[in-house]
Amino acid sequence: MRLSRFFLPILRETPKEAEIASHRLMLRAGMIRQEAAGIYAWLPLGFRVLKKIEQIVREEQDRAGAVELLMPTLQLADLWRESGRYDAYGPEMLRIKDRHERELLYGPTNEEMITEIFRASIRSYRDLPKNLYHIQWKFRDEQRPRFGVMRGREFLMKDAYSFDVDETGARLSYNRMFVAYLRTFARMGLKAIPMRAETGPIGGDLSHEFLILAETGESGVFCDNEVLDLPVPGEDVDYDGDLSPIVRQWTSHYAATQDVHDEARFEREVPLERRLQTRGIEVGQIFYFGTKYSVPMNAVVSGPDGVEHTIHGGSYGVGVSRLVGAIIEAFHDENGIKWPEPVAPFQVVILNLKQGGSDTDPACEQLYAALTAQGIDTLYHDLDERPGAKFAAADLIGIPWQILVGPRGLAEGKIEVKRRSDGQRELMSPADALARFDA
Ligand code: 5CA
Repeated sequence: MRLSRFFLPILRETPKEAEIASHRLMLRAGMIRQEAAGIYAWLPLGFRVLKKIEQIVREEQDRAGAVELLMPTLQLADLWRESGRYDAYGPEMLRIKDRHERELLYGPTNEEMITEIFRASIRSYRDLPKNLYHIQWKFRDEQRPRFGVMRGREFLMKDAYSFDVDETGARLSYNRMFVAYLRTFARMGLKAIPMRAETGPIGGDLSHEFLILAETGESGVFCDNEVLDLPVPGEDVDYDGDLSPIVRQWTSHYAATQDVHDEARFEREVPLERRLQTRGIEVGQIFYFGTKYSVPMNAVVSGPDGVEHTIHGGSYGVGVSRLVGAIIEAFHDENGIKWPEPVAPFQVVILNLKQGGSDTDPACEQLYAALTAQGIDTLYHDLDERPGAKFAAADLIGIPWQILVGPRGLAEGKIEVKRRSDGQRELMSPADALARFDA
């Protein structure tokens, strides 16, 4: 992509309304634009990152055996009356009427709708287990939308819903999502720690929140710092096998948010030097809620015994749009963002340090064409700007690799490759640079 064709409205001034680094950087780097409180337009740079994150989430859901579909954002109020949540949900729910005075709502979550879809066609235990998910915009009329996309009103969530014939099966489904979440966040470069959690308006008796540690997080967390070094299951993890040893290993260390924290237990179980008290950002939450929705909504299957069984359910959320902010909180410095490669909007940015130069222009064009042909997502900064401005922009938008092409280096057949994560620079020939990025 040539920057001259792209749309990257970088802000020179730091926006005053932004309280935390990720929000400031997303606005400055031209990733998002606020359209109303807690409602954002995703500009091209931000949209690329959102799609990368979404794709990692999708791949790990698929690997764990979940099946993707897409439900609408608008739902009928009557559906929520069936479960009893229409009145219980309160002012966070955005309620809408259509031209026929039919009551609708903008979905804050989809337990009711997926249960309705399930019961319309699944009749037998032989069709179970099933886990269905979608990646769709949600609306929650948060009292205090803040921190940009971290606590928005409209936000993108991956939500999966499992259906099993009994509690034993449902716990296996829960474990599959638990392991999928460990892998999902690790692939984004994050250390997300599962912590026992309250179930809130989703309900149920078993729940874990996945949090990444960050001073700017909204939740206070208490944990055994050994949990930070636990191994994440590899790609070859057997989702049909017994996952309980993995879940047990991750849940046997103390890790709790302030809502459920037990100080006496913390002191009893964790030696002083391993006690970590900090803050965290919740990037996902999983719930086992048993028959909370299937009883009122009559979701049943016939069992092997020929009798009807009320299905046992769980739901599993990932804050896809929140992750964009959370990743920036984990990876930035005073100059800007430092994207981990798997979620970066581009892999490489070429900085032409003398736009219009008879040597730099062809060298950049060749590099750009060759990298693109190699399948590397490359941004070519081809605007007529001073080198200093190009350096600052490249550091701000945080692309993992910068290729600096200037007349002095070229005279010696060299370009400079800079790694954004640690600032390390290396002089090399264009051919060596191309070999380095050969996928
Ligand atoms: N139905 C369940 C699981 S599918 C559910 O809604 N869970 S949730 O309420 O915990 O939300 C799932 C994830 O969405 C959260 O872990 C969080 O990462 C993200 N999330 C929740 N509210 C917001 C919000 N206002 N802005 C951005 N992300 C949010």
